[in-house]
Amino acid sequence: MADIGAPRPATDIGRRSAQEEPPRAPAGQYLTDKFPAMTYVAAPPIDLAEWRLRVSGLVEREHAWTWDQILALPQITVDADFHCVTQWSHLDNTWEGVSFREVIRHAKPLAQARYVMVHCYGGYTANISLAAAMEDDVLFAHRHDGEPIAADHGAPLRLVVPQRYAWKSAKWVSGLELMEDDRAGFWEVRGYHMEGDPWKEERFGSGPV
Ligand SMILES: Nc1nc2c(c(=O)[nH]1)N[C@H]1C(S)=C(S)[C@@H](COP(=O)(O)O)O[C@H]1N2
Ligand SMILES: [Mo]
Repeated sequence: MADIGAPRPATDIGRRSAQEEPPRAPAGQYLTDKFPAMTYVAAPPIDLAEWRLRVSGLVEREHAWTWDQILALPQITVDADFHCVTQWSHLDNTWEGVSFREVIRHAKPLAQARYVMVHCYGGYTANISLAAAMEDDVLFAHRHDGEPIAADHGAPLRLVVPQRYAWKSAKWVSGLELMEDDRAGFWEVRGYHMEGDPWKEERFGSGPV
């Protein structure tokens, strides 16, 4: 279990100052070539035959995708940076998988659906506005930098939301719940920001939700 809350010494993650680089990373971030696994709530072992991605809540068609169905959807590649709220940024990741839009398109969200709760195997959750989730670069990824995603990075499938702090990039994703009103996920309950835009340094929320 990674200690996510504690400040990490520079030597721990091999970071260098973001100021030496063009401003690729948001304010308050350091660059690292390492890709630490940051897990507070891990998944139990997942059997691909039993695995499902359930889309539920405010949709016309609830559906539980099987692994084969996910692989049969159009696949996209996204090059994106990854910004953890504990201040490390890992640039130039190549993710492959299915766009969030593609999955949601089949479910047909109802007009009043404005937020998504992302559910994970193991019980982790993260909330995201539907508008943010529908951006071009948001995907369910099963490959990273040309390799299958490693177990500790969220295999078989993780969400990747490049324009949000990485706690919203839920690993071992199991479901999407479309909601009318925003609700706090695992870290949002514990004080992290409901939106979490790194370019606005939305690290912490305004108080208990
Ligand atoms: N299911 C689950 N997803 C999760 C987490 C977690 O503990 N459980 N940690 C989050 C946090 S805080 C970060 S920074 C990223 C880290 O992704 P990585 O382990 O691939 O670097 O995953 C996010 N997704
Ligand atoms: Mo994180």
